[in-house]
Amino acid sequence: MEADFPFWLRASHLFNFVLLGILIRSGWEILASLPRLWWRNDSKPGTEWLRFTKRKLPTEEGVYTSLMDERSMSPLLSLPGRENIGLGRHWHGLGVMLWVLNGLFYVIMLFATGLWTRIIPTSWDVFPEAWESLTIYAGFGVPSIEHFQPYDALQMLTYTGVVFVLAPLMILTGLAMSPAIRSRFPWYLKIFGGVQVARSLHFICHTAFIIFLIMHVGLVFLVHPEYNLPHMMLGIEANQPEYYAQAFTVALLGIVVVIAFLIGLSYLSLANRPRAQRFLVAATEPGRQLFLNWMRSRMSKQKVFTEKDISEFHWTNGLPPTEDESPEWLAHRDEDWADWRLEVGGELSGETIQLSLADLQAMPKQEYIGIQSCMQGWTATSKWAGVRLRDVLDLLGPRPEQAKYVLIESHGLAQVMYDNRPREPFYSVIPLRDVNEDDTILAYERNDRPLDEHLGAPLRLRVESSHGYKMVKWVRKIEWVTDYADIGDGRGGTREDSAMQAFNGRI
Ligand SMILES: Nc1nc2c(c(=O)[nH]1)N[C@H]1C(S)=C(S)[C@@H](COP(=O)(O)O)O[C@H]1N2
Ligand SMILES: [Mo]
Repeated sequence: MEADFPFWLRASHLFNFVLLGILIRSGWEILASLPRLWWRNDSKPGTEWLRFTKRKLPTEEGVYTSLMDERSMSPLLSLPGRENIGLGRHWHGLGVMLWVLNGLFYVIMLFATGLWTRIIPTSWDVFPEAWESLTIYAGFGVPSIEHFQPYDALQMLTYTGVVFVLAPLMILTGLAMSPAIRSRFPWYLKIFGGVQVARSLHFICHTAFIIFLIMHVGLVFLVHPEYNLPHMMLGIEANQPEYYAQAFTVALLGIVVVIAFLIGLSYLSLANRPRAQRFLVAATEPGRQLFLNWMRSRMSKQKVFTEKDISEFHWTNGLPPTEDESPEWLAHRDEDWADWRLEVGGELSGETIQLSLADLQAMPKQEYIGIQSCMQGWTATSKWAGVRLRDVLDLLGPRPEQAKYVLIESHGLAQVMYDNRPREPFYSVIPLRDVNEDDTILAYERNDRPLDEHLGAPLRLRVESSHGYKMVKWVRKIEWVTDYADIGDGRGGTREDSAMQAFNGRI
């Protein structure tokens, strides 16, 4: 007789358990970086439907940064813990990729082996039968053994719901949070009614997953364990109670080992964060290349978002330069940018040109309503206007052969350095594919007004297909470069250096 719980089923189940652990724990790290949830299309403080922090936020813009709102979680609970949003996101990315692959394998095998008939109900009788089981459990009883073949009606309904409804919902709401995907398919986001709605739904589905996990594991130990456990754990035929002690030990030990492994991942990551970043970015890069890198923003072409969608509130990350940080930026500001110049060029081009704000405003204007998201989780919809980055670079003549990236430097300083050395100027390196997008602009206006100081006046970068950390505010200089290995800590930007984010800002 074919085993009821064949090896592939047990192996993919165990792997799924580990991956769900990675996803939940890294999900908590991500949530802790902005411990608030909204149903709105913006993230206005005070309008959250749920928060995990006692901090009261100022409702005024530009005095508080999202980085200040990040909470530290214990490495026992989150992956990796201690305010490491970048690494948490990478773990989440790796977890997702493996979890989707494992899930596909499971579903394909389910149908290939015919075992799907055990979890997908084929008769309406499943509902009354499930109700009967439910009433028995509600009376703290256990349905008798004949109900389980090997699953009872309630289990069938639950498993079908988790595998074919809850898991896909997790994936669909997760996708809506990627700036590359929503900028390429803006209508997709419209279905949910905004990033924050998708984010809240993602959280609710995660809660359902946790409830399912607890009940599932709990019931395995409570419902006919002497009959089922040997069957499930050891893959031997059902009803061999003499194997019960052995099976019980295997199950309990399995759970303990997985939990220890998950906590171990946190401490391993924290022990050497640059190493963890290198490993995780390398492991996830093929996925990003396959699914995200080819996407180009169509936000300006499709005009899915309109004036009605413009947000009331825009978070700030990074406060304007102070007198100590950039006296020259303050001096220019006080003169209304009259003598301020954008420096364009550098060594590779052989020449450097200086552009005034009026020069930039005289160039073709690119305007669109788009969404800005911080990797921490907040979003805001605004009308942005400025000049295409590629148009400005074209003023230097044809792209030099060795030019592979554009380095963008700021008047402002990084908020933190990862090793607490003195703060250095904020910078970001943009790859050609992002430089060449229609919606990659040096913005000088937002919502038909000159850019606010806290949002990057007089000029800030916007890359619609990326998260906010690529979008340098208070831009001072742009230049072609060949590589970014020698710039900063060599990861391609201030947030890549300080928060261990990926160079690729699309997920
Ligand atoms: N110069 C500078 N640019 C910056 C930052 C910064 O700290 N300094 N923070 C980045 C991050 S992490 C985000 S999310 C966005 C936030 O843009 P906003 O403050 O306009 O909302 O700016 C990006 N550009
Ligand atoms: Mo950010």
